[in-house]
Amino acid sequence: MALDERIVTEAIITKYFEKFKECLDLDVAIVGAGPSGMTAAYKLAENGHKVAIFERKLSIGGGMWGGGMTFNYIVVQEESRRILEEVGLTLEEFKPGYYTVDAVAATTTLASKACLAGAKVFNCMSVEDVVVREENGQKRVCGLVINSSPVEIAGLHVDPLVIHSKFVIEATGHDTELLQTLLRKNDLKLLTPSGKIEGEKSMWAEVAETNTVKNTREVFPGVYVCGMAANASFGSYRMGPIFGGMLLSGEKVAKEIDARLKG
Ligand code: 48H
Repeated sequence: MALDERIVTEAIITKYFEKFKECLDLDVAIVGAGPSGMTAAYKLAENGHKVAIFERKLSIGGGMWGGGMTFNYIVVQEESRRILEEVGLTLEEFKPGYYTVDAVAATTTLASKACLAGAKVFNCMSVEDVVVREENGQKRVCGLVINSSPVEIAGLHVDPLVIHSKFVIEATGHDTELLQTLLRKNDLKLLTPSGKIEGEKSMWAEVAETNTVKNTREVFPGVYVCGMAANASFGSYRMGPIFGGMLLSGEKVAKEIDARLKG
């Protein structure tokens, strides 16, 4: 068979823009493909929702690839090991209640499960803003403003594109970038004690792990927060390379949004 380079190009642009077009109206748009965002994507897609993740980097996985300090193993606790076992990973008990798994295996398996369940991934895509609407005197976020990461990195003045979504998940990690933008550009208050981002506190793993799940909730109409972004939003501690809270947070945000979409 003669190989025609133009067909390869045509295949890529046709399929990519088919996928993009399908995602102009989503049930859930997730910003950030770290462990919490990927778990949420997997669970929402598994429940039949139209979901896409937008990730700035070329690689998905956020902070999970590198384990702790690039030593690529992660640790999870008893309560969350079932999430990784459910996707087919085998965990080893290191000491009672502390389970280890290869960080690369965990990242790739979660990502694979999310994709196979139907979640669409847009890597190399930065979310630079949100879409806001006002209904009955109340503002609500109902979409994302996205741009190609190389455009962002090069600082080119190229206008972004827009997608709409019934719900948005802020899963950008420590920096809560989506909420920072929402607050900077709009005169509004979050559903946090001060109405602002409370800010992440120093290390206290035990409290942080419990709070990650508690802090996973709607933080502004239309926007749910999960993972490290949940802790930063509600002013809790960090926990280091233990990932149970991230997985449980992704699971919780998916469950809450699933109920809203079905309700
Ligand atoms: C597109 C964006 C944008 C943007 C950021 O940091 P993450 O891994 O997020 P979590 O919360 O799922 O997991 C946190 C965990 O990795 C961690 O850091 C822990 C447990 N730390 C504890 C400690 O004590 O330090 O992933 C967030 C992802 C990244 O891949 C970013 O590139 C991406 O979000 N992202 N993508 N548009 N504007 N901002």
